[in-house]
Amino acid sequence: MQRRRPRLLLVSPRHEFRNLWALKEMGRQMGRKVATTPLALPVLAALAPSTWEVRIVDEEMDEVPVRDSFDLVAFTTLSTNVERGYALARLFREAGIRVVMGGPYASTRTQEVLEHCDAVVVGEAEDLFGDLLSDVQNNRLQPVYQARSLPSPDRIPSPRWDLVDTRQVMALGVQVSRGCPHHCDFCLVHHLYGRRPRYRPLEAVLQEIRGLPGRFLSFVDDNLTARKDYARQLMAGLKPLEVQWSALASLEVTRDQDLLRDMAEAGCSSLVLGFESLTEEGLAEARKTQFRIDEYERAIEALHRAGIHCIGAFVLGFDSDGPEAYDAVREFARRNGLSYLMLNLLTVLEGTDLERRVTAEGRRIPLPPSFQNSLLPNKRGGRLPERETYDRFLDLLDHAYSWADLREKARRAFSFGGFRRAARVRPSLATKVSFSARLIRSYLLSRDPDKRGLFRDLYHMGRRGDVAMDQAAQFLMMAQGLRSYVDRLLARREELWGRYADALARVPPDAARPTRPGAGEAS
Ligand code: B12
Repeated sequence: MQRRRPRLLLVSPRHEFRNLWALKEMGRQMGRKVATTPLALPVLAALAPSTWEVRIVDEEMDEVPVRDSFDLVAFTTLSTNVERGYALARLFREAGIRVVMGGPYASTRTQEVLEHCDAVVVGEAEDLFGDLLSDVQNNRLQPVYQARSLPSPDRIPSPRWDLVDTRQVMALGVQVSRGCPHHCDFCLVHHLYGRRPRYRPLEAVLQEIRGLPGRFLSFVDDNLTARKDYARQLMAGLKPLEVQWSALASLEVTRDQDLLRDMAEAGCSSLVLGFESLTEEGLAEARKTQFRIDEYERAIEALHRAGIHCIGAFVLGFDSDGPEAYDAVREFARRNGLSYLMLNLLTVLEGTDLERRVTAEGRRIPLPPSFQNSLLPNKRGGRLPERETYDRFLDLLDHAYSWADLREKARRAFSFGGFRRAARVRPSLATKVSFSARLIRSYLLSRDPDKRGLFRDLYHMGRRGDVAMDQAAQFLMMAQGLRSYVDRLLARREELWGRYADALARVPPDAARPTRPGAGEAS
């Protein structure tokens, strides 16, 4: 009798709280279940030998098949979804199925995670996953897998998107490099992936993009343009392809007008710049010393002139942040036409330098990991008490995403003429008609005069040729998606705080031990 193929299930558990920039509302408006889906799963699938039958489930999109039979179930974990992962793992293990966990949370809380599964993978999987699967087949699964060194970037495979229902995903992730030279206090990236960025061979990346089943991409690199020579070649390779994409980059890129122009022509529609703070004290706390605050305004304008939306990332809740820090971000955004704000409340994440520092000072609030969602404070001792921090943060979201602010900011961002060029990916006529009908209905029937006014402003700018109509339409969709997230969050303000207070009351007093990725714990 022929032996059946071993079966592997790869799962990303759903998140307890959704992040604004998970853009689920935007995905829904575009008729998709999600805006993005974790890249780790199709990458892991590509690392499995072809003898394995592999299935992928992102629980934000689909049910986890807890009654089916598998030889191994593998979970990718962030702080915000690990507890859901534990609950699912219990169901599989009760059915006698082995479970492995990896990803940022599992890599930094190895021993804790091991209590909920049979094996943990610390760090990147490229040099480990094949051996792990062979150990499963030979019944000799080890509790911890950890590579001695970071994998060579040419070992990073092209993801198995054929295993994902990509029609339900708005933008597909692409990774060009791993690692970040900076060492911001609150960030895990340099601990997990090292400080020397490793670049995949350019041709492999371009070939992957040419073969993607979608035209909207999201580069997940921490700084796509860190190596200028590579970035220029990448843009040259992207130009002939009809793709539209967003990415994260360092402010440095805005000093290079030629590269910015190349990026816009290659389909870059938005770029995340990590400003983090508008105060010297905040930046010093974060150890973010590479740029000066007085460069920020010029950087945003450079992007808008190039026809690229700036997504400004800010962290609030530094120890030195008083009420004025929140007002300053709103005012700065308004002045600079910064509609897209990635606002995060400073969150002490496992394995970071911030965690070690704050824990040593006895100031860490040991919340369950799912609460570490960048909305709720998890350290004490700053200028503002926790409840005020939370309220000011939610108020900032409310005000910065008010229709009045969005209207004013759109006027400025579109005033430079950068967005006259049509968006790179042209929607079909049917899509155009249905989206336009929905936008007209929702904006013109709104009771908010500024929401109606924003629509009218953009319509007139479009008629005058100051902005391409499809750029205007994409902006209106995005603004609507972001605002509806904020509305839902505000409606849950007290409920969320109540759950936070309950969680605090249940935390055991010894739960605040500091860790480093895999350090010591694994042995
Ligand atoms: C893109 C991104 C996002 C996107 C996610 C898009 C999506 N659906 O995936 C968005 C913007 C929505 C997002 C949101 C958040 N993010 Co984010 N994000 C990233 C980023 C930049 C890239 C992730 C990625 O795709 N990497 C590429 C894949 C291939 O790498 P990987 O996941 O690490 O997988 C490799 C290994 O870890 C390992 N592995 C992973 N899982 C498993 C499982 C098994 C079984 C095995 C064997 C191996 C394995 O193998 C893979 C290949 O080597 C990372 C930073 C980074 N450089 O990775 C932060 C990062 C993951 N985010 C982080 C955080 C904190 C968040 C937020 C809480 C808030 C915030 N401030 O950003 C929210 C939470 C999500 C939510 N509730 O919605 C932290 C996570 C820390 C933690 N302990 O959880 C990171 C590490 C950044 C940081 N600040 O340090 N994020």
